[in-house]
Amino acid sequence: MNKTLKNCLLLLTFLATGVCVHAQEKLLPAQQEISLKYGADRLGKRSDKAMQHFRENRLGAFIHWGLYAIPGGEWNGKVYSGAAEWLKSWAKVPSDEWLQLMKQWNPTKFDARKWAKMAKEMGVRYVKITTKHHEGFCLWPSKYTKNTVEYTPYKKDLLGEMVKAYNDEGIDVHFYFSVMDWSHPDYRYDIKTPEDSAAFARFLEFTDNQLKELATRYPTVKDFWFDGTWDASIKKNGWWTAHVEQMLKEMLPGVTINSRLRADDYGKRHFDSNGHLMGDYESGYERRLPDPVKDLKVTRWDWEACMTVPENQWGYHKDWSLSYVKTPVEVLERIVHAVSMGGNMVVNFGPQADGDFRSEEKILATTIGRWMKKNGECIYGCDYAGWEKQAWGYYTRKNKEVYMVVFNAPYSNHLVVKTPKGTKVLKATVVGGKEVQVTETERNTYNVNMPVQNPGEPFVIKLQIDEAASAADNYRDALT
Ligand code: H79
Repeated sequence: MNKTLKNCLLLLTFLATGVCVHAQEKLLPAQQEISLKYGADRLGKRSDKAMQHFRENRLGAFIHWGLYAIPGGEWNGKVYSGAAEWLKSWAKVPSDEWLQLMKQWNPTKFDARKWAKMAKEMGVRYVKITTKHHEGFCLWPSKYTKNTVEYTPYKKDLLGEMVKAYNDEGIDVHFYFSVMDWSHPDYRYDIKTPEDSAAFARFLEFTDNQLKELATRYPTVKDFWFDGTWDASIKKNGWWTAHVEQMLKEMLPGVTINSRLRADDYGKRHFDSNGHLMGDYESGYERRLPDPVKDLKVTRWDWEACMTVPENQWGYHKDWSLSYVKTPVEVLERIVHAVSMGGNMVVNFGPQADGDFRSEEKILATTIGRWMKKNGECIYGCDYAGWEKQAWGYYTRKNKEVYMVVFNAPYSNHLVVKTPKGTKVLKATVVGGKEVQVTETERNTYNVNMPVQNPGEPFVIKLQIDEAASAADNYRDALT
C-alpha cells in the first residue's frame, strides 16, 4: 500500500472510531446524527472579527461582587468555609432576611476609575462582572425587580459606572448572569406540576426582560457568561436557552455567549446530543484546566477557563486562611498553561463590601501586571503551538513567533526543544533580553542555553524558525 493511501486510511479510522474524544463530546458518525431543534448552531469555531477579538484578548478578570461581600462568609457568628457567595445557602438564610443586607450596601470606597486602572495595570483585556449572582441582587437598577442597587443607600447604577470606566481604559466588559435566582418567587428547580410550569414561564419572561434590559442599557457589552443553568427546570426548557442566545445575538451583533447557557432538546448541556459544542466557547473549565497531553482536542473549539485565587472563593470571604491561596507565580502558570492549549484564562477578584480590594488581590494584580508588561507578547493573540510539550514549561505561538515560557529551570542549563519535521530553530532571544545560544543535538532536537535570569521569575524565549527547512539531514535512525 502506498504511504499516502495508508495515511489516509489511518486518518479515516481515527476519525471513524472517534479516538480520544472528550467525555462530554461523543461524536457520532455524521449519518447517525439525530436531528435537533435546539442543538449546536454551528460546527467548529466562529471565525468572525468579534470572536477573533475575544480569543486574542486571552487574559481576563472576573469580578464577583454582591451582597455576600457584606457578611464575607460569616453568619450569626459562624464562619462557613464554603464559597462566600453561597453563604445564603450554607447558612439556610431565607430570602427576605438575606435581602435585608441591601440596607447596608454602601461601598464608600468604590471608585470605578480606580478599578479600571487596576485592571489595566494587571494587563487584562476584559473583565467579567457579576450583574446578578444566585442571590438575585442586581448591580444595575432593573425595572423588573426591587432587589437592585437602586434600593440601597448607594442608589446609583454601579454596573453603568463600571462599564464606562473599563471601556474608557480600553477594556472589554463581559456580563456574568445567573439564571438561577434564589430571590424570585417564580424560580423553580424542577417542573413537576402545572403550577410550576406557569410560575417558571413567568420566570423565563422576567429573565428575558432583564437580559433585554442589560443589552439595551449597556450596548458595549461584548459577552454574556451564563451560570446557574444546571437545574432540571432549565434542562427541560432547552428551547429557551437557544432562544436567549438568538435574542442576544440579534440585539448585539458579534456578542459572544458561553456554552453553559445551553441545553438541547434532550436536556444535554454544553455539548449537544450529537457531541457538538453549543454556544461560542466551552466554559466548563472552572477551577481546572484541560490535561496538557490528553486533552489537546480542546484546540478544536474555543474555550475559556476561570479560576479562584484561594481554593474556591469567588465572592469576598473574610478568612482566606481556610484554604490554600495560590501565589502570583502559580496564577501566572495557569494563565500561560491555558494559552498554550489555545484557551483564555479569567482570574477572579472578590472586592470588599466597602468597594476596595483586599491587599492580596492588589499585590496579585500588580505582580501579574509587571510580568505581562514585559512578557505579554507570549499571551495576547497567542495560541497552541503544536510542538511536543517539554518539562521546562509551555509553548505559545503567534503567526511565525514561537514562545518558550519557562517555569521549571533544569540543572543541565539546557532547555530541550523538539521541533516538528521540517522545522528548524534559527535563533533564540530572551524577551526583553539578549540572544541565547542554540545547539542542534539530534534530528529536530535543540538545546537552548539557559539565560541568566531573576530567581523566581518565569522568563520567555522567542524562537525564530524556518518551517520550510528540508527534512533531509545527515542523521541516521538506529536499526533495532
Ligand atoms: O460564580 C461562581 C460560583 O459561585 C458558581 N460559578 C462560579 C463562576 C458556581 N460554582 N459552582 N457552582 C456554581 C455549582 C455549585 C454546586 C454545588 Fe451544590 C453547591 C455543589 C454543592 C453545593 C447545588 C447545591 C448542587 C448541589 C448542592
